[in-house]
Amino acid sequence: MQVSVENYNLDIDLAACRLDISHKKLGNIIRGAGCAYQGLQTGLVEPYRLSPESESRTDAGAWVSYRGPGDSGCTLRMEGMEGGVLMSLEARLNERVGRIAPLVVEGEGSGVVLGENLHHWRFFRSGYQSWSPSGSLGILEAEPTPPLSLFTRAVMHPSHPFKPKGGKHHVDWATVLYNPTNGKCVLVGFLSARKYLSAIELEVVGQTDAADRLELRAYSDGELAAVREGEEVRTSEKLWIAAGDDPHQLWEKYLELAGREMKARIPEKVPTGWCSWYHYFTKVTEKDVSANLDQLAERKNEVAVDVVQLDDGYCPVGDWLEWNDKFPSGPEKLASAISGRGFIPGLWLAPFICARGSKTYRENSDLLLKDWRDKPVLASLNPMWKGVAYYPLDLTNPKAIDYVKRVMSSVREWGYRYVKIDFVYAALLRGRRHDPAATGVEAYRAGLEAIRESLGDDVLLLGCGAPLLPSVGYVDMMRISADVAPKWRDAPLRAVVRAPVEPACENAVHGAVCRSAMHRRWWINDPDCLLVRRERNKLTLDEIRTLATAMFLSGGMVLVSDDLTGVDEERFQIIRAALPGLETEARPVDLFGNHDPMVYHLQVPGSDRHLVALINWKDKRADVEAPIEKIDAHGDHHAFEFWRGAYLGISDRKLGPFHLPPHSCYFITMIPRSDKPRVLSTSFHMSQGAMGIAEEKLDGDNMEISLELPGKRSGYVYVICPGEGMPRKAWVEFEDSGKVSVPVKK
Ligand code: 9PG
Repeated sequence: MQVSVENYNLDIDLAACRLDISHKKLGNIIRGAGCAYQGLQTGLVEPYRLSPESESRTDAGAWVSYRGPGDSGCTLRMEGMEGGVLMSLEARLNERVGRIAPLVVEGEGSGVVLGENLHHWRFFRSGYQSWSPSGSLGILEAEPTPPLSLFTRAVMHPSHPFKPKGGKHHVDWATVLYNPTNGKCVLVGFLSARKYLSAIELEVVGQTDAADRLELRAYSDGELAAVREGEEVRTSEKLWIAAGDDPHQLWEKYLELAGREMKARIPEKVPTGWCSWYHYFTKVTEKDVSANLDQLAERKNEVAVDVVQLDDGYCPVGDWLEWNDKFPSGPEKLASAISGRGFIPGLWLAPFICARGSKTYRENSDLLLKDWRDKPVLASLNPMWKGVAYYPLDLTNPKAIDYVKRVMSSVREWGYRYVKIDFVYAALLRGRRHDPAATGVEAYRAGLEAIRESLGDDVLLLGCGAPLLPSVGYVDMMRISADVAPKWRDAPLRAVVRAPVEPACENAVHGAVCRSAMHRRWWINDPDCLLVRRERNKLTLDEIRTLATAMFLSGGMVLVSDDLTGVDEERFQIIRAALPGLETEARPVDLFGNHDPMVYHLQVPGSDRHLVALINWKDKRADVEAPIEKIDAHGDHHAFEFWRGAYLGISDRKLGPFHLPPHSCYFITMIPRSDKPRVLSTSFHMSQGAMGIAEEKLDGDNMEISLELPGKRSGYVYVICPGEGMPRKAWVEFEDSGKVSVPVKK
């Protein structure tokens, strides 16, 4: 049977259980696909064990049904959707179900078709949860993976393979396969995670040099949960497949569709704030918060933050209502002190876990998720916590849900309107649940539902340590990186963990850049905190600037986590320049070609101005450049570097190369060369004129510039005049709005 949907031809051979997908322009993309399912008794029912039953086509698509061993069987549905093909598999078997795989591309004559040079192909992975590594890898590279399950479970999918090899990969939710030699790409991704965790397995079959094909299995994982009354038919999450020649377009479209499917919550405004964690850690006291609150209130016209958020350190992990004596005034007074100063009170909790030393662990162990020996499931160890080990709640137990609701209702009553829920991945770990028919995703989403219900719709909810796709629709903001830290990298810890997930500036910047496109499609991105202080901070000024640049260009939240009483004027200038945030995300143009994207670009919406960061990830000086085609800034452009206040001249064919110090970046703005004078940049805000220039007009020999930008500012406005080799600059001081006049006559 031949079916044509969107730009694709589906060639279905019912008898052979074989599907070929071709794109009308790009040709064949998937050859020899079948479907598969797995039952506890029946085992894995692979395509070749299925017998044809029936098929049907409609205007929108087609479905095919197969019979398997015993009474089992399945139906595969396919239809066109927004430039791709939507698939789902219904598995009919009255027993515990494992994998439900709508797309299995394996065996002789099968494969993903991207053209020649399989060993050059790359794949992109977003990572499982907030702290997981993200970015693209070569198909034959090995995924860096922690050697101990204790680490993997805290950062990766609950059944992430331990000994990954080059050429064999587990990718969560979705992947973009990309052949850099011809530009062809294919996206295979699940649009939903309401019931099952879903993943894509990739496997290169053949020798490394003569690798002959790429096999693929896209499946939802039933976790062998018990059969629920009336639910003998289990349907995979929805899978979307699309091909093209622009991997960004596919990835962004996928995110948009999944966001729509999962009913993403996208607040209008991107919050900014202060967070206690990265300076005080668990030692934070009420006095520390008050001192910073004073600073923020005093400097409100300089640092316009919305939220003041207390992080970990106010109570034993798990006993959220029992604040310690470092907070003598208690939770309500703190919240009202914060709101009284005009800020949104914010609070950190890890509502789905408790530490071994906590009262909840000791006295309410019936709330905990148990393993098959009835022992609490270990979520991981955290040396920062007394008791060290921590354990998940079983959120299929109504008592655990009651507990979560009680905690969150109190948080609301105390007055907190911004809540960071952390370590929530633990709720999805495997175990023997109170409801044996529930999957990890169902347990997790029941917990999120309870939180939302108790907090109300108007509280901003930030996910952290959270599985990505299953959180969409509940959280307003999401941490999309590993923790930042007052150091670029923690080499000893990295050597133990063997994956780039340890708290480190490098890892935070990497996540923020690689997951940019999730911003405003799944939630508001939280790229973690900016640290600018000199004391108790090993970051160099270059590294701080790279952090600030990546945060700003990510368009996500701008959070600061310094002791503001100790930040000097020069470093304060960085905070001022990063606020308010840009709110629109840049695109790492080499995301699909490089693991560490070096070119982070935005053409400012509705403007001909470009913002580009060139990042040197290396530990030594290196040349970094951007080809003009990649940033779509054709023709002559003036280029200006923000941090150094340096005019870089006219760029035409490419930007750079620039010889950059280790871990540093160039933060460049570009505007087209013109025959009129124009504002090129400013030194007082990182948007470099993309925000805050209300008007620029020529008046006789002068250019009159009106500025509108919240806060008290001073700095230079740079104006470039036709035929001149340097911009002119004028000093300006203003609060919220101001005017400056720059002579532009030769
Ligand atoms: C508070 C912190 C901050 C931070 C979170 C999260 O695996 N670990 O031991 C581990 C420890 C801390 C951590 C993540 C993992 O950081 O991301 O912003 O809130 O908890 O304890």
